Formats: sequence, C-alpha cells, structure tokens
Amino acid sequence: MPKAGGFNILSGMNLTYKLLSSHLVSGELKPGSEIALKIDQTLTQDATGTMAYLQFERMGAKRVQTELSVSYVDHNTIQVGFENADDHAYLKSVAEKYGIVFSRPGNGICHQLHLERFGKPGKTLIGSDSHTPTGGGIGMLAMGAGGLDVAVAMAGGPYYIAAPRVVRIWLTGSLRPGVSAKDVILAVLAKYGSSGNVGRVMEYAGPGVATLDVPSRATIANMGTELGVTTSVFPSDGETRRFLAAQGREGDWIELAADADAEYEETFELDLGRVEPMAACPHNPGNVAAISSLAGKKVDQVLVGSCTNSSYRDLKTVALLLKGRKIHPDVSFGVAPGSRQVVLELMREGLFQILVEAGARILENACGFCIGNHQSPGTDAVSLRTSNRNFEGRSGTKSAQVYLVSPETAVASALAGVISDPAALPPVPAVTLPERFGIDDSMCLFRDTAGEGVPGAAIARGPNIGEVPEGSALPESLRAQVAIKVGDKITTDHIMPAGARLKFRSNVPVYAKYVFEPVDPTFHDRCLANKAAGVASVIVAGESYGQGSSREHAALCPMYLGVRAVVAKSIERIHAANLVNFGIIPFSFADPADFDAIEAGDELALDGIAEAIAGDGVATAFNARTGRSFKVKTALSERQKAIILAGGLMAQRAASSTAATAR
Ligand code: MIC
Ligand code: SF4
Repeated sequence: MPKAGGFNILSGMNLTYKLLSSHLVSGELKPGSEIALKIDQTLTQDATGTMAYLQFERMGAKRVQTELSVSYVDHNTIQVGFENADDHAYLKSVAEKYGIVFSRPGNGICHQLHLERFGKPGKTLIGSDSHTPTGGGIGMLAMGAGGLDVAVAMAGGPYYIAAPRVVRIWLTGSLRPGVSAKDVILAVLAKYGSSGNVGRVMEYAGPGVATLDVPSRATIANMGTELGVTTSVFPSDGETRRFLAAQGREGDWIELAADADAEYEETFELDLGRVEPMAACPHNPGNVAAISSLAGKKVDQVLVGSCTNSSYRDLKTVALLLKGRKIHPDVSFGVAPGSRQVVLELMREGLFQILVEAGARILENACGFCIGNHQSPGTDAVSLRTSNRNFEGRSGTKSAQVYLVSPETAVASALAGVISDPAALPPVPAVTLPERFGIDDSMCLFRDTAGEGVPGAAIARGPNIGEVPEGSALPESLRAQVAIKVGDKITTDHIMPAGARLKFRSNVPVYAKYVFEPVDPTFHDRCLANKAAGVASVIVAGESYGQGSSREHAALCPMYLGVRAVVAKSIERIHAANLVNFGIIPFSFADPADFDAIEAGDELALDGIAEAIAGDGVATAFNARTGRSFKVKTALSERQKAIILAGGLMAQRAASSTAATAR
C-alpha cells in the first residue's frame, strides 16, 4: 500500500500540519504566525481568472512554474454582449502561451472538474475561488485565494497564510436515508456559525468518515468555506482510492491520515445517525434551522446544482427520487449538473430522461443560477437551492427568500410544492459510484504543452480586456473621509456585486462604478470626488467584513477609487489578504466601542500613518466632527508592511524591478 511518501511524519501530527510541513518554504509552524507554502497546483475560473492572468503577464514569467495550473470557464457562460466571449478567448490564448490547461466553457464547474480530473491527495492547491477547499475531500490542502496570490504562485512564488488552529470534527455513526452531506455541513455551520472562524482548519476524522463517499466529503469541504475557515481536510483512504480508480487515476492515490495521538484546538463530535435534514434560512448560510421547523412553507422555485451539490451521486439520487413523479405545478424546478462527465453518465443510465419527464428545466453545467447569472426568482418568491450561499440579493432578486438545502430536500419540496422532509418520500437505494466513469478529457485543451506552453502564441485582447491598475506608495500622513459605514457580515457580494455586473471583471474602471451598489450606489461618485480633492476614502465596517467570495475586485476596485483603509471590527481571511495585496490597510478598532462614535462623512486625520505601519501597526485617527481621537490597529507581518507601504503588491514589484534596472 503506498505510504505518505515525502512527509516528515512526526508523532502527534494532525493531517493539516503534515500537509503544511511537507510544503513549508519559510516561517514557523505555530498557530497564528505567517508561513510561506509551496503550491503544487493552481486553478482559476473565468470571473477571477482574467485579472489573475493580466497580473501574471505583468510579472514577466515565461511559463507557469507549478506542477499543474488549470484555467476553467464556468461563471460567465450566459454571454449577453460580447464581453464574456472576449474574456474566454483571452483566457484560452493565455493558457496556450504559458502552459496552462484550459477547460472550455461547457465542460463544467471548476471545483467538480478539478476533483474529477486533476486533484491529488497530499498536494497543495490554491484557486482564485473561495470554494477551492472542495479538494479537501480527497486529502488535498486546497485553499481559496485572491487572483493576485494565484498569479504569484503560477510565477513560482509561495503562498502566505497564518499557520492555522485545527479543529477536529469527529464523525461517528452513519447517515439515515434521506439525510446527506449537505445536512452534515449545515449541522457544522449550526455549531460554529459563519463568522469567528478565521485562522481555523476543519479536519474530519473518526469512524463515520469511511461511511461517506468522496462526493459527500467534497460537499462538506466545499461548504466549509461558509464557516470562514482557511480550509477543510478529509483523510485519503480506501474510499478516496475507489473514487480515483473510477476516474482512471488510481496512481494518484496515497494514503493520508492524522496520527492517532494528534493534537487539536478542540474536537466536535458529530453522530451522523442523529443529523436531520436542515436548511440555511435567508439571508446567511449560518442561519440554520431543521426542515421539520420549516415544513409546509410554500415554495416557488427549486434549483439543484452548484459546486456543492452537482455530482453524479447527487443528481442520480435526484433522478431516482423523481422517477415516475411530476414536479408540483406551482414550482419551477431547474437542474444544473456539475460537469460534462456527470451529464454523460446520467444520459448513459437513462436518468436524464427521468429529469425531463418529471418537468425539470435542464440548465447548463456551469455556475449559472448560483452566481445570480440567471434564474432570478420572482418578487418575494421562496427559492430552495442546493448551492452554498444565500446572501440577500445574490439570486438577482432582493426580496427573494433563498433557503439552502440538500438535493433530497430539494426534490421532496419540488414535488410537494411546500418545504418537505425527504423522509416523506419512498426511500431509494443509496447511489454507489460506477467502477469506472466514462472519461473524455477532450474539452481540456493544451494538456500536451502543460507546464511548457507555446511561447509564440498570440494573446487575444478584445476591447473589454483592460489594464491592471497599480497603487501608489502610502503617504506619511492621510487626510481621509469615511466614505461609507456598514454593519456586520458585509459580504463581497455587497461590496462588488456579481450577477449582471460580472462581465466587467476584466475592466476595472467600469466595474469600479458598481462598488457597494447594493448598499449605496453613490459610493463610487463620493470616492472619486475625494480623490479629486486629494482626500483618501475609508470604509468603516462591523464584524466579519468581506465574507464570502474570494473576488479580489472587492479590494482592487476600492483601491482604484482611492480607498486607503478599512476599519472594521473584524475582517475575513481572504478579503484581508486581498486588501493588503492592493495596498489597503486592514485596520480594526483598538476599542470596538469606537465603532459607534464614527459616522459616514466624518473627516479623519491619520498623522504619521506610514511610520505606524512600519512600526507596531497602531495609529491614531482624529475625527474632526467629534473632536476626539481614537486608536486603530493592524497586525501585519514584515512582508505585509512592505506591501502596504509600497501601495500594493504590483506597485512593490514594479518598484523593485525599476530599482534592479537602475543598478
Ligand atoms: C462565488 O461563489 O461567490 C464566486 C463567484 O464563485 C466567487 C468568485 C468570484 O467572485 O468570481 C468565489 O466564491 O470566490
Ligand atoms: Fe460557481 Fe456557485 Fe461554486 Fe461560486 S459557489 S464556484 S458561483 S457554483
């Protein structure tokens, strides 16, 4: 049996620290301290990928330096207007030139595809998408990151994180019929919530793990993102081997597990047999309730799909439950499979026909509805979805009530027309994975030149492909205006809306017009007026600022508008890293009570700010309206301090290459 070759196996190590230590480039493996990791694989998707590759191009590398980099197209596939198709052409040409595998639109959702075709236990993966931890389902150390961090990794640089605290989720028992992985992760969300988990990794262990197949583990690791953790990790065991063998990749398998005497921050014991069907209620994934408490609520729309629940296991279960039945006449029921492989398997087994006969609307195997690209519900409609986020307005309809549920609950409710417990349906056999999936990688281009590239290939740049904006060095002192004050749990969907605005991702001056559009559409104009007057803009926020997506545009576009600092009660991990990358200081209040004393429009003077950043990170802000000063603080590593002082990572790199040329 292959062993965890190459790992520095010390007794008492949890799996997370084994993976970290085998990839440690620098830093101390001590919770909280900054470490640099070697990255084996990267992934991008089209919405974040265009900017990541524009940044990569600017870095001047001749080809990608990773073991494998894949560029997926799955988000902007509706293609209203020329912009998305231009982006796709740009991405394809960059992939060819620099040695990146290109997954064509129509192939499927990045995380589902990466699990199926490329992920390997024991490897590190960063992706410019917050649900990259899906790879934790097969024992990868897989993390979501900003596009610029992915560009750095593709150019051969390390990825920096704070060494995590590891929580063990100890699984016992096995799931009851009608209960599935989505209910498990909702139970974990019910326990830990969707904020307050920055710097943690969830590591799954215990006898219950063996009862979960890989697609179920991937669902749990995927939606672990909604806890705000760095990632989630499962061991790599016989189930993992079976999954990889079914993908024709048994050779990629190695066995991985924590040591028996491994140490953890804490252990949460979860008896799978006691998990019941759950839902995340409007408007946050952490707002969890039992289906039994919601049963009977009228439903208008039910959608199955997204990177959380679109596997062969999930869609076959949906088809088996629907066999011989019809969707309720008041419900619009859509199914978006996760990949072309899933579609082909369903077709081969005659299951696609069942979906259509039941009255399903067959949607493209892409992100689609999950990112609010289409399928917006009606006014005040109740929409049940198997996706992972239900932030207000993300569906495209502000007044819609979105509940996140398992595929089983989705079907039971779509048939009944009201929220229903799947136990009400006659049981169907548990789905087992085929011994071998039908494998056709023909929609993954440039595999032959992966890692090498075609240096002479031309880059396709349509008119929507903009420039990478560069920041400017932090001045000694700042005069600033509080351009907006927001409350708790502001997501990156609030800051930088997706949906209909997604197509401007590669054109920062245009996309920047929509910063904070759902909260205060005048933000953009106010910031530009400040900029013209030589005044910086500051964002003031409550707890857990920047939840959700990894989109670096939520930092990049504010930088473009002249934002120099965010002062929040707390900031989520990926967003905080993105702020630093774009030269925006991630401050917190030294005394959280000062949050109440500050108002939008207040004028602040931050004298000696550059010195404070270079020093202990504590600065004094004088508020002209109240006549009071208050303290703000930030805990930056030496590396991060230098980035902030330079005005962001791109500005820092540009300055050091100018200095090198001058020498
Ligand atoms: C999301 O689910 O919010 C997205 C769209 O996949 C984002 C990435 C993006 O904004 O492009 C994410 O999760 O990181
Ligand atoms: Fe796509 Fe939704 Fe997954 Fe984001 S969460 S990658 S939009 S399917």
